[in-house]
Amino acid sequence: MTERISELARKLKRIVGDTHVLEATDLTLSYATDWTGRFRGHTPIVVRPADTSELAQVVTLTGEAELKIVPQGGNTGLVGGGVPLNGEVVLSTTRLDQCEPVDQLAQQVTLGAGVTLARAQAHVAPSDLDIGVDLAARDSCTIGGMIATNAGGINVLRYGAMRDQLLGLEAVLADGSIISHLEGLEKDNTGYHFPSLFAGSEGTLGIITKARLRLHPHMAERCTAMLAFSTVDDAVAATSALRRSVPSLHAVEVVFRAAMHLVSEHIDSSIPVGPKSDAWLIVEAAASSDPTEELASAIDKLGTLVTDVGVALDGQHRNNLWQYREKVTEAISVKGTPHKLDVTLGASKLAEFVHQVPSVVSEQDEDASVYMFGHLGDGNVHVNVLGKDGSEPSELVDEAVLEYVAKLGGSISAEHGVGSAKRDLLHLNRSHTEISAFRLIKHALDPHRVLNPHVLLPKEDS
Ligand code: FAD
Ligand code: 2HG
Ligand code: ZN
Repeated sequence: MTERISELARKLKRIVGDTHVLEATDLTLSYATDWTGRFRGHTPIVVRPADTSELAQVVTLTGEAELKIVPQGGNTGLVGGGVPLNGEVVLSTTRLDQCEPVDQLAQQVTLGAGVTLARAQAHVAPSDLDIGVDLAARDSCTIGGMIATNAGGINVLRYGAMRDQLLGLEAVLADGSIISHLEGLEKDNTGYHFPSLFAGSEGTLGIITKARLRLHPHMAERCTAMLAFSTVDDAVAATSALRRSVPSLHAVEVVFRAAMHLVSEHIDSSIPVGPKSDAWLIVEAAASSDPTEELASAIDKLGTLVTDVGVALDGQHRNNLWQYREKVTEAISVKGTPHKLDVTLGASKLAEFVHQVPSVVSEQDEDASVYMFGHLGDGNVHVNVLGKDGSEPSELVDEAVLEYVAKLGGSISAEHGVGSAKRDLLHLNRSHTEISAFRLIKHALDPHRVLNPHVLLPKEDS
């Protein structure tokens, strides 16, 4: 094995250059541990190809050496799908960072898989255009990783998730062959749609090298408000009303009580409105002309549903309100190593779910603390659970909460994916027949299971 690895490393260096094949543990460590610190693996080699042709050769050689590959972008994934938990080779896409000129006429752009979201946003901004998906990990997460996880984020209610932005894709398959379809035609019914198949495939079907994305006109005028509610039911009802009555609605995010108290302590600022509430919404409207009146009138019509409101009148105040939502993940990380359960519920089940989860958790781990927040506009709740003194909670917590989600007809993965964390619970949402069909697709594209073999699909014997 060691000889096989050394031989592979020598061959890879000839393709990508000595400095882009990392073998020493101190150099590979950060690629082997996930953002939360929960998933820690090990790898003999991290390889960083510069372009599609180099990447294809890397895949071919690694397959020939009978080693497995974990594709990795920004390593901000939260389900243990992008780290080598079984000693795989890590193929980092961060050098695939080319941004092609914006196609102003078509309002599209082709980006390398390793381009970070923040760089993509800055690249299209001078054309007065936006990328449809935005999320707090923007400085590190990559276009390829966002497609592979079908990332959601804060604007799904307006523009959809990553899958909805895709007009074309280039990818390297497990045998090193390349598929490329980047013309960006809005209508193109010439057979199977690879972008749809690859969105959410979590590195199991191929390695994305480029993507053609649809862009959206930049909405320069914004109005952001924080709304306080005495009950979760009121926050859910208000979300539904705002979705109906505010055409410029851009985001409806939620922070529930425990998470709000934690984040305000973390950023060392008091809760801006209704400090004794159970739930807070951060609502943003965006349009080409000032949407303040439209949003204010809709909030007014919510009447007594809302107990307190704060409206941001300038950019600094807006960023300040957003911190109470975007810094929750960081605040939890400072406390310890959480289990992250990212779920969606139908609107009619949301309040019941939020009420019941703390007792579902404490039945499995009485020392656990539960923090909930998320994207209420699309029914997506992030349940973060910490064990005693910030340690990991019992594994039984994950199963109990996700079984409860499935019982309520919800999804056990709203936007983060299945990864290694939830692969053995996939049956909660997917039938035996569906999982068998997944396996057939995987086998057709990757018969020797070279790419992310321990992710998404349940273990063969389960
Ligand atoms: P990685 O973590 O590197 O990889 C994720 C998965 O994609 C792995 O399975 C990996 O093998 C695969 N992969 C990566 N690149 C490729 C490629 N080129 N081809 C094939 N497979 C590939 N997610 C959301 O959906 N919404 C949010 O609001 C959100 N907010 C976040 C906030 C914070 C603070 C953090 C830390 C994470 C957040 N995430 C969110 C999760 C994460 O940012 C997303 O899942 C993101 O899409 C991962 O991108 P990445 O480049 O870091 O991928
Ligand atoms: C968010 O919406 C991310 O902030 C991260 O999806 C969620 O930390 C989490 O559980
Ligand atoms: Zn999220």
